[in-house]
Amino acid sequence: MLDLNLRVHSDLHLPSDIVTHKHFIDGQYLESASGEVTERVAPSHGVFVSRAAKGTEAEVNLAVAAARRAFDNGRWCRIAAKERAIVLTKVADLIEKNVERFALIESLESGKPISQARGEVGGAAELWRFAASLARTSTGETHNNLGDDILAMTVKEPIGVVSIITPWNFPFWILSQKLPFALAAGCTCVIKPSEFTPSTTAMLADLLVQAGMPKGVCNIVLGHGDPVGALMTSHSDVDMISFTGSTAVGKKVAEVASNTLKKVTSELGGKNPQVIMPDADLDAAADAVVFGVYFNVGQCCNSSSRIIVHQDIANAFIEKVVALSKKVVFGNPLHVDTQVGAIVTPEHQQKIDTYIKDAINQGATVHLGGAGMHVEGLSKQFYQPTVISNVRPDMAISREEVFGPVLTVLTFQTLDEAIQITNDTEYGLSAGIWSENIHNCLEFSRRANAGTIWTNTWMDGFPEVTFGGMKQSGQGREIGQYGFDEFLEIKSMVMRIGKTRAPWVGDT
Ligand code: TXE
Repeated sequence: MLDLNLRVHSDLHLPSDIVTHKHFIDGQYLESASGEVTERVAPSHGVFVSRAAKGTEAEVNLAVAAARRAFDNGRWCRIAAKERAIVLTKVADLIEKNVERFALIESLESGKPISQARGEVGGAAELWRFAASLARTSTGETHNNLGDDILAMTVKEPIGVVSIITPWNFPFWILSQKLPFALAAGCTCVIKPSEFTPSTTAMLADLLVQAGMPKGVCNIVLGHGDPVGALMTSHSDVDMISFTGSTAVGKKVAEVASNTLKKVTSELGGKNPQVIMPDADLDAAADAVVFGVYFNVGQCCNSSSRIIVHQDIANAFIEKVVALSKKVVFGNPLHVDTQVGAIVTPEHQQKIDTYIKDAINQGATVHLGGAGMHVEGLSKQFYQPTVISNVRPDMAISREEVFGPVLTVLTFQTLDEAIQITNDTEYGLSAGIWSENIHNCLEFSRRANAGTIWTNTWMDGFPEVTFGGMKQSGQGREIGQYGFDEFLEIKSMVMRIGKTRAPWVGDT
């Protein structure tokens, strides 16, 4: 379980040096052949914090070739799963020893609060351990009921070389939702983190080496979507793509991958509602709504950016949410008590603001926020907690992924209507209901079109419980047994016993 409240009791300061990273290919650390680099400015402090090699086609080709060799020669997929599990467990232990180092740079590159970054990095170790356990318990099926002279079995095999492409909002956590499961299955990988948040992925290379990962099994290419990500999706030696990011790029990835019929799993956007029934524990619901919308400044695929509140309680509930919103600690990500940090880029900040201004122009009511926020001594990339009502379902702010600290309020009168509004979106990642009536909860859970339904809670997650989206929120699943199974091919073996097969070509 991700501990979102991990705290130590002292504030941190900006490090004096920026960190630098190379690609990690076939066990070697390499600069780009072009010599180019990308530098990252901390969204919160406006200063350079990291410099990473900027990959080109040359590095992608080297990385894919290394992963292909490492897969085809069986140095990882043909060893006992127990051996793979030992390496993955060592990686988990090393992650835990490096939480502070990883969390600081993750906080600086992404803008997220240090306490949250610690929770994500430390919590990721559990994903590695759980994946290790799946490696050892993977089994197939036997068919011993096909007749006396036949025995068949279905075995699972790793799918091959996997391209893993990750976004900036949860860099190490999302990587850990994919990589250990792919490795547990016996796959080899080429990984590309977001150009905005390369550090913790690049720093993982050292931990993999220390844990004894054979060379070529995990390769990390740093750089941009174009060309690195695009080449990782089109390369003929790649067998599968595991992508998390925007729905627009997810569609592109699927389109490009179709040329070579690679398998694609994707975790994309969401427009996730929480439905508040009048009989709900309204204090608990309001707290979950505030957590759901402001966590990671709303830059979260699971952000509960819509609430659908029963008409009779709407005004009182909005008041509760606004009052709680004012208590959430927005500010310097390096302060231990900060709960909400900075917006990832100035362009993204502008995009959030435009959604709100457009909604106001179309008649929406702003109950709180609706503008950038000044944080003493820091950059301008902060946005106020924002609550907006009087929105219509056809407005962009009600339909599109704003990816900011912005809550829109819609109302309903019957459960049927609440379910209709819930499903009136092209997304289907998650949804929630708050009610003390089990019949309402079960009815909603069965009829809401989303990959995860939360009842009287929000964003509770566990390595064991699979995650993924319906409709345009993605394809396939991550974590849990189903997430592991995505990295496996299924092969049927049919065997005749005693050579009893009647000849096809008879004597004439
Ligand atoms: O995502 P992109 P961005 C949503 C959110 C956000 C919007 C844009 O709404 O505002 O997406 O964010 C790589 N082939 N989410 O622009 O571009 C890219 O380098 C292959 C939802 O950052 O999708 C990065 O590593 N790869 C989301 C990754 O794709 C390509 C998380 C994601 O970048 C590529 C983030 C290409 N052609 C944003 N182009 C979630 N589900 O949580 C880019 N990339």
